[in-house]
Amino acid sequence: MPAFEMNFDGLVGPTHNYGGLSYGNVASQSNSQACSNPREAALQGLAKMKALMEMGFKQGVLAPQERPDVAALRSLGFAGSDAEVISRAAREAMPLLAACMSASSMWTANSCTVSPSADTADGRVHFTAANLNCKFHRSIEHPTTSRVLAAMFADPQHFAHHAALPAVSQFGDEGAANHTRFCKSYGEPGVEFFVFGRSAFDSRFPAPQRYPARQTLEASQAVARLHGLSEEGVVYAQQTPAVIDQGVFHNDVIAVGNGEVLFYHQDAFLHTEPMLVELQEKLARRGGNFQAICVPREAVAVEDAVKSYLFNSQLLSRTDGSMLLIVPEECRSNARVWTYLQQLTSGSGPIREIKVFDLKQSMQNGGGPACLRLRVALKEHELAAVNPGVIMTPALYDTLTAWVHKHYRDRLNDSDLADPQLLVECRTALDELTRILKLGAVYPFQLT
Ligand code: SUG
Repeated sequence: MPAFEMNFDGLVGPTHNYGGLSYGNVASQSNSQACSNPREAALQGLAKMKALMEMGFKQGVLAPQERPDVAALRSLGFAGSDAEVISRAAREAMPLLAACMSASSMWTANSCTVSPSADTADGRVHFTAANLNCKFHRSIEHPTTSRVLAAMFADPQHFAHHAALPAVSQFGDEGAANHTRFCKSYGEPGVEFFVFGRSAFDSRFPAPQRYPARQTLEASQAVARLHGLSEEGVVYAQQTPAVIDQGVFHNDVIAVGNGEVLFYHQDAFLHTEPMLVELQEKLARRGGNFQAICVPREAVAVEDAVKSYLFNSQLLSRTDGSMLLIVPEECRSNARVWTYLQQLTSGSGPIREIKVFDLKQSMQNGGGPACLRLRVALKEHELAAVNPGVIMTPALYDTLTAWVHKHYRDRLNDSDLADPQLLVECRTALDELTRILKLGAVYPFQLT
């Protein structure tokens, strides 16, 4: 039965701003309080979706969230009308207002972990919303994420949804940013590769010293259990703590995989050799021929990988069996990375072509091409059960582009975040969006 990988890109929300909210994410910290361009950000994201659609890849869109999250501010003690809540938060606790304004749900690789039906015990596609509990601004995403995913993948015959794991750091879960699936073909059973930064309960696993390890082993194991994955179809690996301390806050900043291929940096993992053997053996039992492409530190240092987001790329299979790598513009402007990429594609390996995208608005918050998309492998009848409103088409692209031009501001500064009119603008835009994408009522303001 034919099966596909579909990418659901996050539509950048109207409050896209640089809040400096993610300690351990170098770009987020270094662009803190810079002026942002929400309209440009959304258009850059849409341009990537359109380009992939035109190249023949299946492309979908995931809606942004209601921001400011007034309910979150109320839960922290700010009271009165919505406008009063916002102005008091702006006066007394600007970092909290910035957090409740963040458009961070655009990075849909963090929205959830997905296991395709070929891997799960009950033969359905399973989704577990990520609790994102390492950062307050991200921890408030999962209730709306769950409603949006349920509206996109509604049919219980094909899709199973799990609530986020308990919201404590011991179960810190960042979703698909730390999850890769290897397979011979998308519709066949594969090997799901879970990468964690630390263990919450077992002190034998080392932990980083400087920056937080967001994903725990225990969270990854819980997701694998919830999805009904078999032991034969799962591999766990630990990130090198030292790379987390260099700004690799998710595994997708230092490795990417697709099909039978893992493209990774030499310093990405602890105990790399036994990990590669396990991946190779488990994939072989599923009929696959695992291929690892290691980028040596002499060619690209971890620092260059973090600056350029070389590994935060989309590795896509083309119909002729070769692969295409979608990288951000920052890879072209880094001479070492660009030289490496030229060598990579001129050889006889699986990656044959590089395509470059300008995603600067997202990149300045530490989100590259791979962060912006959620991968869902679907069989044909499952694809037919996806809400058609969220599937990218030339007409939907035009509608969304016009919608962005109508509702988004060109610029947002720190002082604009305090403007209560922004809330009105966002709700107006999102109300229209739920009709465009045929999502029904998913936002708190639509549910009260
Ligand atoms: O969680 N940045 C996001 C970037 C997420 C990237 N996703 C993946 N690697 N999959 C984060 O750190 C910054 C927001 C700000 O500072 O305004 C932020 O949340």
